[in-house]
Amino acid sequence: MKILSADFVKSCVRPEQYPREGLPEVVFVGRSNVGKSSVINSLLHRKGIAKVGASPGKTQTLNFFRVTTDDRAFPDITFVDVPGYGYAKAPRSVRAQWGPMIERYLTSRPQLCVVVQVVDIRVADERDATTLAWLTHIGHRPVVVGTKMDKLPRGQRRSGLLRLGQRLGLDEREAAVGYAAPTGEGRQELWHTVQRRLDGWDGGARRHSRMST
Ligand SMILES: Nc1nc2c(ncn2[C@@H]2O[C@H](COP(=O)(O)OP(=O)(O)OP(=O)(O)O)[C@@H](O)[C@H]2O)c(=O)[nH]1
Ligand SMILES: [Mg+2]
Repeated sequence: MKILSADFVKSCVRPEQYPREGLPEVVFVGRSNVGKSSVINSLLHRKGIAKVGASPGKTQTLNFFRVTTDDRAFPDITFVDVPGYGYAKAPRSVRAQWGPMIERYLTSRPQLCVVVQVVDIRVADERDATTLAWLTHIGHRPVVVGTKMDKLPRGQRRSGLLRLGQRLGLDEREAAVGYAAPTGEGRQELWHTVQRRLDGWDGGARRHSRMST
């Protein structure tokens, strides 16, 4: 997959601010500091297009990036970077806003095509399982990415990925994609998975009819 261009579009908090182009969107969700923004930078081969932080809570708004690739079916797509969930140190008022901001986006955005759930391969837990269950409940079929693979010794990576799948209750056909942002490990596999989802995309009609019945 060749990235022809990648540009930051805007930061949004409310739906009326979201971009209006109607391009298919790929959103990256997950706990604070797991590496969502780093996965975006790595996929796009752009250091720092999404801001990365050493401490949790770096991303605080919904950030939209327009991406053009050499994909024939969907050359123009939008990536969306969002704040992490479960960041206990954020002020209560900020936390109270984050939930609704992300929830509104995930439940009501018609052109949201792919939800990538990023989890730290070493520390996936109940909160990630609960989020996955909720995303599934509202009609998404998340692609799970187990990142920070480079922090596991090589010999433990495969078993780490399997264990992650078991903890989250993934079946074998939906196995998690292993990722390491510093080396780009997993980049091709994740792009393929995203492309397959884009190919099968129906413009959001199926999910919305399911949600309204
Ligand atoms: N070793 C290693 N470090 C990583 C990887 N991905 C992210 N990091 C580091 O983890 C920290 C958090 O990365 P971010 O990409 O900002 O994480 P985030 O999920 O976007 O965080 P919030 O926006 O705060 O929710 C940074 O210090 C990154 O350099 C990875 O694959 N391997
Ligand atoms: Mg971030």
